[in-house]
Amino acid sequence: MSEDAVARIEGLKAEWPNNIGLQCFEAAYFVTLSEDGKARLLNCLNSGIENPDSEMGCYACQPSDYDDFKPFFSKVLARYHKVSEDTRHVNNWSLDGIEGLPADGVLDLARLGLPALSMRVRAGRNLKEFPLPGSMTKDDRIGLENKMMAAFEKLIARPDYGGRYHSLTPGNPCFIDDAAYQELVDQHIMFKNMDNDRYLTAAGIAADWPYGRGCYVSADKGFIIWVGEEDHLRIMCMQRGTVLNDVFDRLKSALDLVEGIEGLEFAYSDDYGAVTSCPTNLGTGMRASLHIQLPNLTSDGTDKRAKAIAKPLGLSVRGAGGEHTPIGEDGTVDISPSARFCITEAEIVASLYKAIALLVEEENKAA
Ligand code: DAR
Repeated sequence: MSEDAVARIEGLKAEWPNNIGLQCFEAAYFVTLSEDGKARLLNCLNSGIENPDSEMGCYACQPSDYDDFKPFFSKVLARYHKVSEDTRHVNNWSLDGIEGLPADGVLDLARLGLPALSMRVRAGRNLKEFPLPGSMTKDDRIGLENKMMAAFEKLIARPDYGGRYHSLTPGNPCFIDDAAYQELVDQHIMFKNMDNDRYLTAAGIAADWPYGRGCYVSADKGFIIWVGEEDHLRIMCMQRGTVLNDVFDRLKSALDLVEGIEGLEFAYSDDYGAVTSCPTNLGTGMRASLHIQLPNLTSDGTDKRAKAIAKPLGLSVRGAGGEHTPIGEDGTVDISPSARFCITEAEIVASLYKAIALLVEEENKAA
């Protein structure tokens, strides 16, 4: 079985040079693994094999995969994140010492002449005691959800994070029907049906849909935790406003609060920081994003020009509905720094503040 897989990967390599997982796979390393190791590494690569058009082409499926398969993942991380193979990630939420920021440390978009925008910062986290989503059984997924529902009981009564949990699991006491689910998706609160994502399906991450999936939403709808998406948890704070610190600081407080709940222990690697399913998110698991209208740079109805301008600024452009979605009719796009790994949390939010000013300059020039 594994000889066939190796032959298939080697055959795909020549045709798909941009698939990082395939390109970093080395048969000489693979043959040194145990039978269990070979099966685990092929599991990590399955999405990229079944979807050779992938960019990353692999996902971790166990919390220890990055460390257990370091000869492979160190190459993947070096190629995607453009760092050295022996690099180590450091987490840091303090803005102190970061150059080019306002002296008072307030990252107020109004100072850049921008109006109130939809600001969102999220961090992916996984619990150490479960397999990652790519290798979870249906019982694992329901067990994770039940564990998180018990943890949410600690949040529900709080004035700052109080809210309620919505479950997609049939028979769950917090179960919501399709209409209520779709309403939460339309409000950009709940994640989309994972069965429609061929990458996550081939990775095993979408398996058993919709069991073990749901989201916790605070009363003010500014604090949300996705349960059972691409990572066990996607913890996010969102707010319409101009001060990036508001969502950044609230997320840090929320992460500390959730991680402090008895029985919850996040998966970390000494070398790679917070463990996430996708190597693109490893380290911080953080995406800090703004929804901003760029009618001039998207005047041709596509995000091509916006992406060409944003990429050299270290920014990614997504549709208004997130990854793999179209731009908004009014030219609204989702802008976020591309870097997640070997950059601190503080540097991510600082880079968003500094780069958005340059992007807006280009938008105004394109008028
Ligand atoms: N299609 C996958 C996506 C990788 C990055 N996006 C994530 N993790 N949601 C690929 O390998 O290109």
